[in-house]
Amino acid sequence: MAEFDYEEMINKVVDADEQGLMNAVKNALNLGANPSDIIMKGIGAGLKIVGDRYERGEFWLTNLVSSADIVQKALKEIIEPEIVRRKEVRKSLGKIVIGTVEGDVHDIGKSIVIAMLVAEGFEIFDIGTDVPTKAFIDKIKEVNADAVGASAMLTTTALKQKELADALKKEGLIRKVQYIVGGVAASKEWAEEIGASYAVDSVETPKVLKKILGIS
Ligand code: B12
Repeated sequence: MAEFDYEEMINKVVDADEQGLMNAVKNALNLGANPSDIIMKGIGAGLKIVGDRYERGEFWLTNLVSSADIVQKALKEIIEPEIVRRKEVRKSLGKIVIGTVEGDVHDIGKSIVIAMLVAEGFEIFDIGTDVPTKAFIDKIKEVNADAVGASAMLTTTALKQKELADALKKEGLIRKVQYIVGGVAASKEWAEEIGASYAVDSVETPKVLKKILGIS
């Protein structure tokens, strides 16, 4: 199949046109585009433009929030169900608890990472944003998770990623549960310092998780 043209979908995200985005996503699926490309090349690329314009002062907060809202809707209502439908017979690659750390409400990147992990066949337990360290630990124990992912977007909240690393050690979970961090406040160096793995984006995250979980 020829490479799908994502320009229209990108524009719908930038314009925060909800119905337009829903139609563009359905159309792309009907034409054979795969969900992970839709996430990365369509809505991910659109969100990047919105984020950049907001940072340059060309977009208001309302633009940002509206685009994020319609993207979350398209992910939840169309893309994730489609992913689940496609992998009906696939076995789960592992249970992953994922959340944004305490004091931090950014969740757009986390949602995209989750969508990609679902697409790859992981079982996801999304514990939301502003999540205290103890709630991560409780959920890991409750579902007997294979790995935990913590997102942090603020320099201040990255410290909570370290707090979770320390808590995993204290609880004796560190060998049993793999720990991966991400978000703009994290880096490879930071992850090494706190004893976690790191992935820069939603394309790299499933690859890193497969590697650290020993899945070929
Ligand atoms: C959108 C946004 C917001 C939105 C969030 C809406 C939402 N529902 O998420 C709103 C307006 C609420 C917001 C609020 C604030 N924000 Co803000 N925000 C952003 C912005 C513009 C874009 C973030 C984004 O969504 N990017 C798009 C996604 C797709 O990319 P991503 O998040 O990086 O995610 C990718 C990777 O990081 C990775 N990833 C993400 N999570 C995870 C998790 C794991 C486990 C893994 C492996 C990978 C991974 O994969 C993702 C997909 O590829 C950034 C700017 C920037 N450069 O990032 C600032 C930014 C993060 N915000 C910032 C700030 C300062 C704030 C506020 C403090 C502003 C204020 N004064 O009130 C508040 C804090 C609120 C809080 N307590 O959390 C600063 C942080 C600076 C710092 N060093 O601390 C930034 C960097 C802007 C800046 N340059 O100053 N923000």
